[in-house]
Amino acid sequence: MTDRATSTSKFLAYVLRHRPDAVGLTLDGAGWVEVDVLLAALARHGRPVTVELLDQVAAGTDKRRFEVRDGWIRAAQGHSIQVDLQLAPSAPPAVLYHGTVARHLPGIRVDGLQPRGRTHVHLSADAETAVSVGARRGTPVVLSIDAAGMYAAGLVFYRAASGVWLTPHVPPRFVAPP
Ligand code: HQG
Repeated sequence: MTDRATSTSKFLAYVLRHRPDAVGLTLDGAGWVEVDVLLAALARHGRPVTVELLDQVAAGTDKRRFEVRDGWIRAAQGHSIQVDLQLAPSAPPAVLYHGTVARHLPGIRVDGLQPRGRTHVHLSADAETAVSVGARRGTPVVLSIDAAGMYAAGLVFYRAASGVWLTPHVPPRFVAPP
């Protein structure tokens, strides 16, 4: 992506996951807003985005952060505002991965993985993706999660359109040491 597409993607993620009010928007209960309404709001707030640039950003590269459907758009995952993405619960692969850093391990050992500022804990289907998630914060540490065990215990998983696996909380007994 171009630098402009990357900065637009970051700003859109901020607006659609965390602060729609920053550009005077309200999302519907599932996190959607009409593309026309979004573009008008961005222009009004001095962050104009063309339809072409939005298409480029929504198509993504490494990760599909946004969903576009019938002229509406939403963030695929990562929200801190309360939305119901209306994803169907889904059976996870036997093992999922979580990328983090060493300084979080003591807390994770005691409390398991908590969603922190977001609505869900984010897990990756492959260790390589988890490495890049952890690397955002420092030297990455990848934890293996016993997703099959969680599922058997009745805990719920969702797969976001981005490919990220979401679950409300991972109790510590399902987190294998790094
Ligand atoms: C940690 C990016 C101490 C957790 C990525 C993580 C991802 C604990 C941090 C997406 C803890 C939360 C989400 C506990 C969890 N004690 N630390 N009990 N439980 N933590 O950013 O998973 O590029 O909310 O390990 O690719 O890092 O934005 O979650 O380090 O998919 O599309 O608390 O963000 O996607 O951090 O990242 P985050 P995350 P985008």
